[in-house]
Amino acid sequence: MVYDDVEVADRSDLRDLQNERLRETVRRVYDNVPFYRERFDGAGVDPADVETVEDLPQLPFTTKEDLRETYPDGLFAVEDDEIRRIHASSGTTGKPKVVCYTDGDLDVWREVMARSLAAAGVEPGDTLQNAYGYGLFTGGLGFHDGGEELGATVIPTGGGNTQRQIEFAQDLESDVLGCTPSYCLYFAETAEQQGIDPRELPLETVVIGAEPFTDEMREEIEAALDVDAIDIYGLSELIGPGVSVECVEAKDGLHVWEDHFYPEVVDPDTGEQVPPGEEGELVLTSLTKEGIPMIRYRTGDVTTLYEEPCECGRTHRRMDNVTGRADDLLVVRGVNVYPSQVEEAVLSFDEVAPHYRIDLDREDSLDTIEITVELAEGTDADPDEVRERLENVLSLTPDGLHVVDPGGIERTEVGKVKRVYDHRE
Ligand code: DLL
Repeated sequence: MVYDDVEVADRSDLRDLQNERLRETVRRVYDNVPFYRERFDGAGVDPADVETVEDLPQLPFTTKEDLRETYPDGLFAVEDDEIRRIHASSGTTGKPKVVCYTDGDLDVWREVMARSLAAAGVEPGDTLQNAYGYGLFTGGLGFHDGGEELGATVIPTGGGNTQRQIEFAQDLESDVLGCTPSYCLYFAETAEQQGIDPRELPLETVVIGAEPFTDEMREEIEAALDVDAIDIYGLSELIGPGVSVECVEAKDGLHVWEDHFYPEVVDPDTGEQVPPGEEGELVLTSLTKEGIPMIRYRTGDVTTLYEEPCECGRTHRRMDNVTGRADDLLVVRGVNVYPSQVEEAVLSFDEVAPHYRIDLDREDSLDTIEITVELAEGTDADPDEVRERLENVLSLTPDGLHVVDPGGIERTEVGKVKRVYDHRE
């Protein structure tokens, strides 16, 4: 269901809207945020030079470090009394990234989330069980407000308390579950342990995001719960969930809501834009944010942009499913490996559960990597044989490859799953 006509707008009208909004944003940040004024001056760019989105490459990037260095509010562009809400996302190191929302920003967020849920196949009157965490994390309130805006019935379960969640899904007949992909699997697994067939639950759709996952992982989820699993992407720095989403019609790439967020994909090393269809780092510019506008924000997320029209009729460009971040790359004794490659290999085995962990360490100044996988419930496979076969499909030879019993890898009930443990520091 198309929620707003702008989703199917003519590309040239959309472009005009983007240009107009970009000019306003650039002017506003130059006037209101000393950080941006200094950056633009330093790069020799006058706001008047930026007339269209084609002029974006003249502007400097904004990074996660910039947010941390200007903690807590150095990038805010409005007076305190205009700020209606604050969210924050904590990284693994340093200060959290604090973001703010004006009334207008909250309206935009509700709108893009309602659009996203509609694209995912959620309809007014559906019951949306929201298992994203409430609080500083943007997942909970983002889904909550968007669900209500669309006209769904929202059950604000938040993360955790999984037995209760399953009971609610059954008794309140939830049509849709919003949660991370890893939690989705945990949910299905817990249902089974309670003697409930997860495929028999009323759920028809799960809207998954906040963590990278591979196509193989999505297939596992769809099979475990007998649902459509729809990918939703976003980040606190730009708004939260609702920057882009797959449409249920095609499930082939995520439509970026380009009337609010302008996407570029750049070579992470040179910072140069790469042509459509080529992989690189996603860079986003907010076109309507008031509280904390973002100019050319380096997301760190690796993706590809596609310009081909989509069968659903939406004209907003699509980005690839994000399976990892540019800085996820693990270099172990000169061999490059992405966690998503390990995930693909692990999930190509029916005898292995969709859970794994990677441990990095250093011995005598040499890096080591150990991979732990888990046998699937009910399999009678021989762990030694699984280990041997797995070794053959991995792109590197780990120093340890452990095959543990079902349930042997710790699950994440609340928050984002952690799969890579780096003990080298
Ligand atoms: O994770 C917002 C969100 C909530 C998105 C719920 C989707 C659903 P942050 O906590 O700021 O915000 O983390 C943002 O999470 O830069 C990506 O690295 C990762 N991420 C988010 N969505 C996806 C996705 C929320 N669909 C960071 N696929 C982003 C892969 C994702 N990675």
